[in-house]
Formats: sequence, structure tokens, C-alpha cells
Amino acid sequence: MQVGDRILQLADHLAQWSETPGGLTCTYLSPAHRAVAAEISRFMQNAGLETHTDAVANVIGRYASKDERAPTVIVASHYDTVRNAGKYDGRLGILTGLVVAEQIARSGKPLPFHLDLIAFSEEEGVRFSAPYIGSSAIAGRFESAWLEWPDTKGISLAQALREAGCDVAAIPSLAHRKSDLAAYLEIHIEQGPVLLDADLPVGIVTAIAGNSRFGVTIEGTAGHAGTVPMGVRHDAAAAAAELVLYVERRCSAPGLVGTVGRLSLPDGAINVIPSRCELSIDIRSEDDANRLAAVDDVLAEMHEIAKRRGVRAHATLLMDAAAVQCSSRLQDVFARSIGQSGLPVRRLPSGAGHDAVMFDGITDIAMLFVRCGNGGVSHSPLETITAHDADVAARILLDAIERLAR
Ligand code: HGY
Ligand code: MN
Ligand code: MN
Repeated sequence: MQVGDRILQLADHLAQWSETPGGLTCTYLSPAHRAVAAEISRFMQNAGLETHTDAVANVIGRYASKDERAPTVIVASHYDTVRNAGKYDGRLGILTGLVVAEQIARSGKPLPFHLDLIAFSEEEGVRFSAPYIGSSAIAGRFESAWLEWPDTKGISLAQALREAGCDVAAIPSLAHRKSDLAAYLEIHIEQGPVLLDADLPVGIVTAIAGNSRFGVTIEGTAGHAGTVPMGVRHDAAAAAAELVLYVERRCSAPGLVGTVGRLSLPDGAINVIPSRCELSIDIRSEDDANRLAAVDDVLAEMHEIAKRRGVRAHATLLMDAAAVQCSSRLQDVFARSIGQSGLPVRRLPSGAGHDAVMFDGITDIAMLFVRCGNGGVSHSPLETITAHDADVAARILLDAIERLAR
């Protein structure tokens, strides 16, 4: 079986565990998530890697260097998913790393660095809104304040970790020092149409967009839908609707994207004027000044809408990740590997966030994108890649690791 076929077959296999029937949802520490962690651990053991699961449920498989004091090259991505997700976001990077690490381990080829394949437990920030829980712990950027953050059922992250048998007190010890690491490599689906339109199987990521995320609550005044005159209402949903349209308008400016991905009326009823609306705001740009100016304008508009409508609005910052440049040294390693395979070298930025951002400033980072079919759709069951492209990515990753070893 071509390596690419095997990668897709393993992705299909992992997609069988889901919190939702008929689709793929695998959020942090759910029973489905725990089952996938156990399966990935089994894959890594079968590949001949020294395997363990850490205190935030990252699954780590090591192909050790003979030199105990050697630095580590991390090959990683995440195994959690968004709701109603595709099978390849995150998992492609883990499975491509798995087949390559297995090939190296089976060859017994000595490496001047430890090779750590890491399946990060939580990148999407779906259940707890805290971003990059898995990779932040390894990078020493886990924020203890996140432990109190509740999920939609009021369960705190700390409680969920304890219930999953994770030792919360051990989290700080997961942090790697700069001197421990030699490089961070991540294979990921592009989640956009650029490689598809260019008819290329892979591309090298130049930079990862900066990302600001907020949780917003708007509190108005409940009232009878039939008796309160329109001019004296303080309607939380109408205020939110104005804000959603402002985010869309303001982030339609060049170089920006803005999204309200969650919008809810917790105590909504058809015949009651909404008193409370909860929504999320996600603003991104490759240019940090552009992103932060848009954030300022959106927050100012939120306060203006609240004042004009007589409601109270509050925004909680959930993430403020600056744009990250990928290492030109490692980009060139990937470029030589791609050139070696006779393919044109295409470099492109990433609008999506990735675990790689957690390692910025700690070690050199590089990402290889793999073409997405179906117009480049992602965060959707329509997400698709080909075995051929997965095979190309595996061959390039192997060649890049061998180049780093030389
Ligand atoms: O939101 C993102 O960019 C990534 O999928 N977590
Ligand atoms: Mn994603
Ligand atoms: Mn991802």
C-alpha cells in the first residue's frame, strides 16, 4: 500500500470516534477524544516509538538519538476537531509524521537529534475557548488561568482534566526549554484553495496570520414581546445583530477577516424580548497593526451600540496571537526537498492558526501545506485530500528530516 493510502486509511479509522452521530466531532477530553488518544498511542507503539501520554493528554512518540543530551526535533499536529469537522485537519500532520517516524525507526538509522512525534490534544479551542492547550503546555505557554475556564456545561478545564485522570500539577513540567529543541515541523492541510488552483500537491508556509478572539456578552432588558413598544426596548439580540454586521463590514477591509462563529440567546423564548446574547468574535490578519486597529474599532462600535440601545456589553479577550514568521532556514530545507522530488516550490501564508505558533521564539518553525480538494473547504465534512498528495507530503517530510540530520 502506498504510504499515502495508509495515511488516508488511518484518518478514516480515527474518524470512527465522534461525539455526534453521522459526523465528526472530537472535542477536548470527551469519551471520543480519549478513545482517539488511546488509538494514536497504539499506532505510535506499533511504529516502534517510545510512547507516553502527558498531563494535558498530548500523545508523544519518541525515536531517540543515541546521544541522550541531543536536542529534539518535533513533528506534530493536533487530534481534536471542530464540530462536524473534516477528517484531516490536524490528523493529517500526526499520521504523516507517524508513517515517516515508523520508516526511520524501522531503518534503525541513527539521528543526531531525538525525533518526537506529538499528537497535540487540543488546538481548536472549541470546548473551553482556551487556544492551543496541548502545544502551549509543551512550549511552556500554558496559562494557569485557563484551568478555571468553564465549558458550556459549567465544567472547568481543571475538573475535566482531573476526571480524565490527568495530573494538573504536572502541567508546568511539560514545558520544553529553547535549548531542548532544534526544530518544529508541521504538516497540515491548507484549508484554502491556493494549492488547488495552482494544481500543486504541497506548498511551504511563509507566515501564520495573527488572531484576536473575544467572548462577548450583551445584556438588555427582558419584556413581553406583545406589549413593549419598539421605541423603548433594550433588545440584546438586536444589539448583537448590529455588532455582527459591523464586524463583517469592518473586516471586509483589505488584509482582514472577521467572523462571529458562536451566537446564542441562552434564555431565549419566542415571546420574550431577549435580555442576554452571547457571541464570539474572531479577527485575523497577517499584519498585526491592521488586526489590532480592527479590534479597536470593533470594540469601540460595540460600546457605541450599547450606549445607543441602552444595553450593557462586555468583551473578554480569549486569544491575542501575533502573526508568526516561519523560519527561512527550515523553509529552505522544505524547498530543497520539494525541488528534489521534481515539484515546483510554492510558498504561501496561512490564514488559519496552527500549533506551530506556540513555538515561535522557542525554536525554528516550518509548516508544509497539503492541497485541499472541494474548492479548499475545511472545518467541514467536505474536507478532502488525495492519497497521492499525502504520499508526496510524507516523502518530503522524510527527506527534510534526513537533511536536518546531515
Ligand atoms: O482557527 C483556526 O485557525 C484553527 O483551525 N484552529
Ligand atoms: Mn482547525
Ligand atoms: Mn488544524
